[in-house]
Amino acid sequence: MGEFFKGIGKIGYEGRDSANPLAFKYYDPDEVIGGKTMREQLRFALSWWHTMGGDGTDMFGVGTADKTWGESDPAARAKAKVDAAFEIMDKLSIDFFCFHDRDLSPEYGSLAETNAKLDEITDYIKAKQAETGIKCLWGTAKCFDHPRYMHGAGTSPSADVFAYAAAQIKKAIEATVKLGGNGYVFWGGREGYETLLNTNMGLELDNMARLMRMAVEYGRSIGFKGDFYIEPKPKEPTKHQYDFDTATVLGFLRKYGLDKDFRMNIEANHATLAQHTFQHELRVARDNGFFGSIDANQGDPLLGWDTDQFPTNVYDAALCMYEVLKAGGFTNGGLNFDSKARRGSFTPEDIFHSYIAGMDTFALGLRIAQKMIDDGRIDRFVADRYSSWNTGIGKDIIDGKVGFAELEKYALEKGEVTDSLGSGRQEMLESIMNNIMFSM
Ligand code: XUL
Ligand code: CO
Repeated sequence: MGEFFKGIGKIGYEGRDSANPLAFKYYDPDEVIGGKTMREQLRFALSWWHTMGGDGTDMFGVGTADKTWGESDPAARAKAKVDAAFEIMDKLSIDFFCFHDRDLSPEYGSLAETNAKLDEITDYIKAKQAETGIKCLWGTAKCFDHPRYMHGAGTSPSADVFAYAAAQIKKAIEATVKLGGNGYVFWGGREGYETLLNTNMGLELDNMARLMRMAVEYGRSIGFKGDFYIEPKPKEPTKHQYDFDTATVLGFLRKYGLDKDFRMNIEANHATLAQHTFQHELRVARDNGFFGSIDANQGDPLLGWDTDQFPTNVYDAALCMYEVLKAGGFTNGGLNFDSKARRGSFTPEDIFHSYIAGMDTFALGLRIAQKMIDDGRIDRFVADRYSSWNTGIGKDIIDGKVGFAELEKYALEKGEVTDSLGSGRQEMLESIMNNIMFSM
């Protein structure tokens, strides 16, 4: 096995004054922030699809990056991909990876052959994991690219397609368990619709829940103790994806009794496609006890599709890490870079620049988020803003001691509300945020 990235050594932490583009300026893996090392807080993961397979192909042109890893035979290429992925993770101090079944090993003639070839690759990965200590964050099944999934997988009108998807997901859960993954993701690739004129929405949603329940039952039966995740996305590839956003998914999970086994995998660019901030999606998950894992990337505000760019927006990363810290940090989850270098950034070295940019952005985000908490001005302002709920009539409402009759009497006696309104102080808080960010 040769070296794929000759001339690129282990990426070290050189601090913010370094001008070396192949060094971390803010990610110091073993530095302790908020009681844990940065690598424990951030739990970075490489995404096998974009990094090892994505060659820049888009709707208007063929690939620009060579992701053949020097092999034309599919089985040899799958193995070379493993070697290259472990080299990248080692050089960048990335401790985890995420995969779709077909990123690891493609489809062959039959499902049986495809499964056997996948076993060979997972054997190979398992051996590399034992050598390096690199772990699997989560696995998933690619139930959206093959033509059989043109109308969806769990939500296909064809029961045969549902059965095929179930077989594929069964195998992907087995692969995840084999590689020690503590997460299994459902991203509803084509689980949605183009027009209600041809769609039985009620049956499709019932079936999607049936598929997930079977996955939970099977996963638990083979010893999977981790979290199942749903990754919300409002549109693309279908016009309307069923897992629109976190609030929609919560309603679905609770309706079908899946809420004990599932958490959320929030993706930044999916949040913005749903017209939410990244922080909003994380807050909804956290407040409901469904915070799980994160796909870290960013969209372009001028483009309406999922550009999956490596994240460089420090403001968003800081507010994200603030939610993560407030949720108590990651348990089974982590920060997976579901991100790809731009089509014009096609050289092997660009893989390193992209990850360094993304990892440093989240390292800065973590540092700022911890500072926001230590500084306390923002948290104190919010606590104070709601202080009318700690005593008097507010506490009586929360304690269930009063109803409409008592509140009417209270309002009549009190008259117009003047003393407890208070300014929202948005501009002052935004200014505090800038002060915290730029005094690093
Ligand atoms: C697609 C997307 C997927 C999931 C895994 O928008 O985010 O790559 O993360 O299936
Ligand atoms: Co994703």
